Amino acid sequence: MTLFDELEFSNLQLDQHGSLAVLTINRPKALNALNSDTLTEIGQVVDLIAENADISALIVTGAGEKAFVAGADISELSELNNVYSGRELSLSGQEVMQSLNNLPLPTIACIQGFALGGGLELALACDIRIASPRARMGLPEASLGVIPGFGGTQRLPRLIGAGRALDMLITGRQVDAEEALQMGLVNYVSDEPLSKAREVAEQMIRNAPISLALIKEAVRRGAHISVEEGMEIEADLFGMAVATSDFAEGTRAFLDKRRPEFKGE
Ligand code: DAK
Repeated sequence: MTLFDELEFSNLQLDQHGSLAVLTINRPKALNALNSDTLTEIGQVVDLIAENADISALIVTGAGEKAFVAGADISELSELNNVYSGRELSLSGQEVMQSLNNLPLPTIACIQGFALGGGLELALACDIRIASPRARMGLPEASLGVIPGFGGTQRLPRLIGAGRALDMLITGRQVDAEEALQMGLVNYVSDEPLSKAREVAEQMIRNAPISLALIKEAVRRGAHISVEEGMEIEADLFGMAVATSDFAEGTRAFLDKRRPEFKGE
């Protein structure tokens, strides 16, 4: 019996392995494309995980080997025809991606196959990305007459630099796993991306959970301000870290030459 056994979703699956949650987008007939119901369900899962102290990391992946997520659902997108409905959809999708991005625990996108448009934006909302050698990533929105609406124009340049991001955005070209690794779009390439994601998640969650939350907060808040202002934030958060009992445990364990037992306190 796991925390998620009672829950049912139409477009995704949520599994628990110890303290690790795995969210699998599952719409094989549309290569896992994100329609509004799927986005709503992702938002529900993120809220659930944010409230659940027993979960310490989240892996996001797509069902099957062909696609992580092949973008926003084009049949649904094609019905958008005015500024207000487009803006509303964009804001609600952005809210889901932001809440994923703001989770205090580590999040890993495990990309097999296509991660296009909204699919790449979903992966960009995670902390790190792990791709299979056959993964292909791109933001082809301009070829459909739109622009990325779930954070792609903002997150991609911050991750890989404006020049590389503009190349991908304006050409709409797909990059393969090797190029994505070279440009820092993905962190690891592995023949077994899900096993690799679990391995990296295990490595992350051996560390003190409050430290992980504070690191994520420091990086997120520091991204758009001066180094001096960022240092202030870092000092504040450092102060919070040293006041935790996990800090006392971590330092004591080092001196005792044993593994620390962190409690998230
Ligand atoms: N939406 C809906 N259905 C999709 C889909 C998608 N994004 N991608 C694939 N499918 C469906 C196909 O229609 C096909 O359905 P059937 O014909 O079998 O019924 C099935 O999945 C299998 O796809 P293919 O037959 O095309 O498979 P192939 O191997 O030949 O090609 C492919 C794989 C990934 C290269 C191809 O499917 C493809 O190009 N897919 C579309 C990729 C794409 O352009 N995605 C959209 C990116 S743009 C916004 C908010 C968000 C966004 C924009 C605005 N606002 C709020 C304004 C985001 C936009 C995007 O994501």
